[in-house]
Amino acid sequence: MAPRHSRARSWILPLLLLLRVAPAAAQGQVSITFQVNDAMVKNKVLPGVSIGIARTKKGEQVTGGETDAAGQLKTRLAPGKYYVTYQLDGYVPIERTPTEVSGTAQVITTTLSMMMESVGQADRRRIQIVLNWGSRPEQVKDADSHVVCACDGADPHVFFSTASHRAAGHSAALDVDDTDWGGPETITLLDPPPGTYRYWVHSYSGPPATLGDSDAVVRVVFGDKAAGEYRVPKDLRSRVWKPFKAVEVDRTLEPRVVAFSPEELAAKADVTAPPEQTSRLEESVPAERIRPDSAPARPVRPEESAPTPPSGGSKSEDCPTGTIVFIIVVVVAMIGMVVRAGRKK
Ligand SMILES: [Ca+2]
Repeated sequence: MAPRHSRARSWILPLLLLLRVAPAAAQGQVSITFQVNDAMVKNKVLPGVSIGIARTKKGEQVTGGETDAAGQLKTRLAPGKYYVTYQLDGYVPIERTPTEVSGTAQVITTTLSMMMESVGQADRRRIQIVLNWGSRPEQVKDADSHVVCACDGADPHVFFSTASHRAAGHSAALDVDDTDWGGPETITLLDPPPGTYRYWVHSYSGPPATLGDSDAVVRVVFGDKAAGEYRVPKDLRSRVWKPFKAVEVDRTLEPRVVAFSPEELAAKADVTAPPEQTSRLEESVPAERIRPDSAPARPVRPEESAPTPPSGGSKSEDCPTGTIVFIIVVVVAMIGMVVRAGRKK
């Protein structure tokens, strides 16, 4: 029969392994909330959205679920790159969109566009450009969508001041000017004629120019199909951001997104203000929309505010108090066993 102190020591190695492994496993993941909203109606949440999460573009989904009544799916993921799919009947699905999970808890907000049949436009051609941005108080408060139509209409520039445009059997319209975080702002072109359509995002709230911290995302939808998704570069320090060079509609009426060339990006064409984006433009602001910083701040709903990581490197989010107490109790008990075994040697 083995001495008591030997049996006690036999527990020490597994215990030490537990102490090393348990916190490491807990630290490996962070809380993620997927928030899914309608692309046309601010704060209209979408329950029942099926969300699938994969680690690679073509790999199997590692986790997922459905959004609840608040349009949310809460889960825990290790930091890294994922590919996320969103599906809901009546809405244009988003297939395996690249999604970066950082080392802190966060809310990932996505908007879905209704299918054309669902909005009575089944017989039309549609280009939809959806802008979303962050909802935290320190982020850009008022971002704006701008598009310049390819036609020779009287007001080809569609934005908050001239929110709709109709000419020669087509239309371009901004659904709403969202002035207090988040979006969406959605521009819809119906039956667009052949030509080049320019689009950009402008931070009305600047200066300072903090679009790079805004988490702005632009999605392009052609008909009932997602055609592209663009995220603002983190280092961008301008008030203008062009996520792509243009949308071209060819003579067969097929649309395509035209990207900037490396040379154009090197020349900063993607952050250069277009001629339509003049200082006079901001002076033409409707009376109800003046001085964005003077408007009372909209309370940030809990689900819109990504929790701030604890200061001082604490991992309270990733290592719950109950786990710490449990480990302390086990350690004290094991020390007691070792001491008692030593006394009886
Ligand atoms: Ca706006």
